[in-house]
Amino acid sequence: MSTKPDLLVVSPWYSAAMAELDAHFTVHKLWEADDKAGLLASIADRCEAIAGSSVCGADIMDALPRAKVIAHHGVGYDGVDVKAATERGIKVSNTPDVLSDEVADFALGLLLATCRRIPQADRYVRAGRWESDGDMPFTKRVHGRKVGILGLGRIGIEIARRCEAFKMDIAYHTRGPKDVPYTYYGDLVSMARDVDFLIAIVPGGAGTRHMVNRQVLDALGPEGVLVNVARGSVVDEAALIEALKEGRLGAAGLDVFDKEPKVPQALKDMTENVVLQPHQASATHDTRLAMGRLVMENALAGIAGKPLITRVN
Ligand code: A2R
Repeated sequence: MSTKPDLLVVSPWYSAAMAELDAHFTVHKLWEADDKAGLLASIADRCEAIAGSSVCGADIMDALPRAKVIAHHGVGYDGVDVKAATERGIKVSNTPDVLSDEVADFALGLLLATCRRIPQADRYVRAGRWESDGDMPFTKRVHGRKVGILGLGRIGIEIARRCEAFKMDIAYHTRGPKDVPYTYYGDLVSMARDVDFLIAIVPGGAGTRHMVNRQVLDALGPEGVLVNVARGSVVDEAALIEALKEGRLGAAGLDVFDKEPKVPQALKDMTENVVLQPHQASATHDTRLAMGRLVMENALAGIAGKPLITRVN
């Protein structure tokens, strides 16, 4: 019989990182099981660790009463019922820091792509329009503009540093001011009114749901650009679609959506002022490997009764 501890994996992540789990655990893949209840029942008497990249509710915790740790893959853990875990004495971890630079790189890339219309220009060349129609219409300058960052945590600060390199005037909105050389706004609408670009990088969940609403989008205005690398839930998607359609908002670069991987057709139809990405801000080989290893280390620590490396509860 194997001496390796059991690990229930609820939902998968980067395959190369997951392959490393086998050296340390007997891995049970819930998302592949036809009989999920049967799988849970078969390991209920011994499985002490749960891991996953999307949701983990009280039902799974109750099915594994010996669980000591839920090692979540991702910095945002809004899919994990942390309250239920805490009530059951289960420690929860996430994967912060190792992805901050990656997400910040991507945020700037998405801002550039949206303002300079890089995907649209690629399509323009491929369609032969450079030859038939001549030069493309001019685009919007990025450097030197005013940017407002919604959320100035581990990732937000890296976005701000990159914006400094682009000689931008930097503002931010959080619940409280930070010790940083950027302009603090206690009111999101006021910040949106004063900036050219709004980059959202707050956590998801009830506290930030629809923070970027019609009022904020209207304050950003017809020349304004929204970049969302946070969570789909942070933006009122219906209000965003209306604002873009009616020209009350200039453009949007979106990596996250309300009902991923489903993206509203209205957003897909707006090919000129919207850049869409499949939630890939942290998705490089290097970063996803680092995130996967952090999941593994947290799960091992949890089973051993040691402090988790990146505990959230
Ligand atoms: O509000 P503060 O001072 O705690 O600042 C945090 C801010 N934040 C909020 N700002 C305004 N209204 C809120 N209701 C609110 N809740 C949180 O978001 C802080 O500056 C920032 C979060 O920073 P960290 O916890 O360090 O998160 P990290 O690693 O930057 O990741 C942010 C999110 C993830 O949760 C994923 O959903 C997404 O980025 O990829």
